[in-house]
Amino acid sequence: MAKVFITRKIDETVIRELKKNFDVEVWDSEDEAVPRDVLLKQAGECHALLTMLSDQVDEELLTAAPHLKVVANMAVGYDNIDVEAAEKAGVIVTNTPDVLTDTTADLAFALMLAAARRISEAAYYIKNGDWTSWSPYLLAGRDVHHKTLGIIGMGKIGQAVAKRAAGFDMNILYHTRSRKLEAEEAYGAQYKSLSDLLEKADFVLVLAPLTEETRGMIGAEQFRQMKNSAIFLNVGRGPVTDEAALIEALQSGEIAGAGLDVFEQEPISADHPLLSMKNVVAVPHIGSASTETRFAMMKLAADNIKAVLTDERPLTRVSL
Ligand code: 8YV
Repeated sequence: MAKVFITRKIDETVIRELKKNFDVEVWDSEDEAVPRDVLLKQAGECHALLTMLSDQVDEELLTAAPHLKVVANMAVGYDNIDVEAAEKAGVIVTNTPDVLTDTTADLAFALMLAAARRISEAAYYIKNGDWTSWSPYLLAGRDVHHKTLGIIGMGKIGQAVAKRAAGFDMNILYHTRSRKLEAEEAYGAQYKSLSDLLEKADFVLVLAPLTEETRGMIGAEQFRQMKNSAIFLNVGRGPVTDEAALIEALQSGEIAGAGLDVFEQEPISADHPLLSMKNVVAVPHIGSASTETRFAMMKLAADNIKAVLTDERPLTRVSL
């Protein structure tokens, strides 16, 4: 019987379904990544791996995995996987697109609203008992409606954010590898060069995946190009931004605030300078974290494994 290793405790019904056909082992922790030596040992014995972003699938692992046929990543991003090396080793890589699009777009929008309207500051203020009188500018933030949103990385999630932004009467600019005429037609989004977008946007939202091209794409020069009133948002991957430059831009007033779901190093340490800034709203990489969507991601990853191990076409294969 083909062997499957799942690197985190996931939904029981998804595991049970896989167990009908395969010999399944699970790293029995919800919040602790599987240690590297355990992962390597399991990879050496199994035919399929159901992985998370915190698992590195690299040449070392692929070399140690003679029976491996499929790596099903429970994420749309796959920067934790050396896809080229996997392809060379004859291992299929799959991800979980589509099922998380709306949930991640909701979170991006929530971060934008939270940063603009100072929601986490306000929540802390009231819980801390600081609300003793009314004042006209108490926690006054900025409007989102009718402002300009610049989206960097206009894939499916970017387009779902544009749809939401159109409902807020926002002016939408975008920068991405190839023009998205559908979004231009449907939401009035305008394609711009990166510097044009940065100069004009009130909200700059990064949704780009992490690749060699996008690593460090937003650095000191790009923050200088933004308005001093701009709010920077990152729901893509931390290393797309030069975090030191972001801190500097926030401290010097080059930009007004930030909303962050992703960081250069995850988990971020509690004493990280970004976390003590009042004008930063930070959440721990929860873009796709709704119960419904996490279930859909688990199920899609498991369905991809089932397809490959029964010689069917995987549902959502990653290819270079
Ligand atoms: C997940 C993500 O939150 O899908 C991705 O690429 O970054 C998120 O949806 C998460 O990292 C699941 O592994």
